[in-house]
Amino acid sequence: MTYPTPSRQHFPDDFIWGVATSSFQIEGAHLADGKGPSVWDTFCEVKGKIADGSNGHVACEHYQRWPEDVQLIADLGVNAYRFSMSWPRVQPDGQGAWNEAGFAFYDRLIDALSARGIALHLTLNHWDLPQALQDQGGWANRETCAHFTRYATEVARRFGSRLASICTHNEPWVIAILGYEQGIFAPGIQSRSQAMQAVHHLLLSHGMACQAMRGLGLTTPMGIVLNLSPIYPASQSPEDLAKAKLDDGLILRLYMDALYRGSYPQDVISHLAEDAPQVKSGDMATIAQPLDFLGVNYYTRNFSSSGNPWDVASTGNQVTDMGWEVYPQGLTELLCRLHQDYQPKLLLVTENGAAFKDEYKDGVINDTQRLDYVRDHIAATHAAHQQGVPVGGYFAWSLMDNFEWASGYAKRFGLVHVNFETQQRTLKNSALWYQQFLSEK
Ligand code: IFM
Repeated sequence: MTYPTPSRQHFPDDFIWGVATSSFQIEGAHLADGKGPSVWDTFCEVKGKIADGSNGHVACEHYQRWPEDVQLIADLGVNAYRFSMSWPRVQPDGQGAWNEAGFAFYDRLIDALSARGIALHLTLNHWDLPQALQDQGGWANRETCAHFTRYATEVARRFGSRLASICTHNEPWVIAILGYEQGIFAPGIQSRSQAMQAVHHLLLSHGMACQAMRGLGLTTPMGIVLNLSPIYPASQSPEDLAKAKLDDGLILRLYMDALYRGSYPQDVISHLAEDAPQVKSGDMATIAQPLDFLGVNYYTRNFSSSGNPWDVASTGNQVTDMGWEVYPQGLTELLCRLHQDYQPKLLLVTENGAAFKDEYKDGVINDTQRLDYVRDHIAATHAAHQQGVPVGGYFAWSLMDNFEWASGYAKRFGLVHVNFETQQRTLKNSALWYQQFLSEK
């Protein structure tokens, strides 16, 4: 399917247009001014875990270069910025004293962006859990929910009224499954039962934190961000259809049913058998807090097959440097399905973007594939809006090239190119396109 070229004028005036980043991926300054280590600092030290052997010690030096980055964000013409707070920067061990120097950094950042009319969308947990909490079991330990709630409440008390929204967790599936089941992300554990307990504690802590933050009398919109890569059956055979239903249950319904219906899907719980999470009385009601918005991170779709693994090349579609199929239609279909099945009050596309190999030539990065990707996914967002889906925002991932987790610095998602030797930032053609698109008022 080909989408028509989108225009900003096709969207409502109050549509949120942004770029997104996360603390660990850009800040660097891993132990500066009293910051404690996070699980990702520890994980990067394990040989073989990060493709290029790198870490987040320097990253984009955003902790030092934030004034330049604020200017960059403003120059793009966006009206919103999605970022995350590093929990161990503001509470080094996750349960003790607050680190005022850490809070002061975010205070300056929020002030500077607000002064430029840019609305701030904060994520409390984009994966960099304080290592001290991991030493006690991390998200597999129920106690972490109480620690997270105290952290969330303190952040909301200090900054809540200056924020356009607060998101509790970014992509709990990634934290739990890649981190606790597959062991390819921090903290590198391989246990399905711990992973499922982590899923439950992430969702429970989300509910507890929303309750506590709202208890402060804050009216700041609150929500959560999920990675909802839609699942398609590889064929219409009963086996593939059944596999697709289960996989959809594991990646989407487990989270959406809990958040919007207050229960885990029975087919998934039966499948998990003894690995299913232990749930205490009242937990599900706590998880199902009314949400002001649901953040959707969309990059690609996935196929489920009961037999041989699916070969992405067979779709004939372009594939990004991550090996992910380019399929904008999946975003339209996903937004429509979420609206139909769960009726979230508001949907925000909180991440969307693509890694491609960039060529820097005479100060120009002609990243046609990324430009096309962003343009077509904005058009796909518009198509959902046209069909009556309450989608109110789009954030490109990412503002700039950064630390792409287990892939290190080799995979570049930025609209802005970063030379990691000099820290020079250069707008790629995709950024120039977005800037031009946003200027069509
Ligand atoms: O870079 C990540 C981000 O931190 C979370 N969502 C997916 C992105 C691309 O892999």
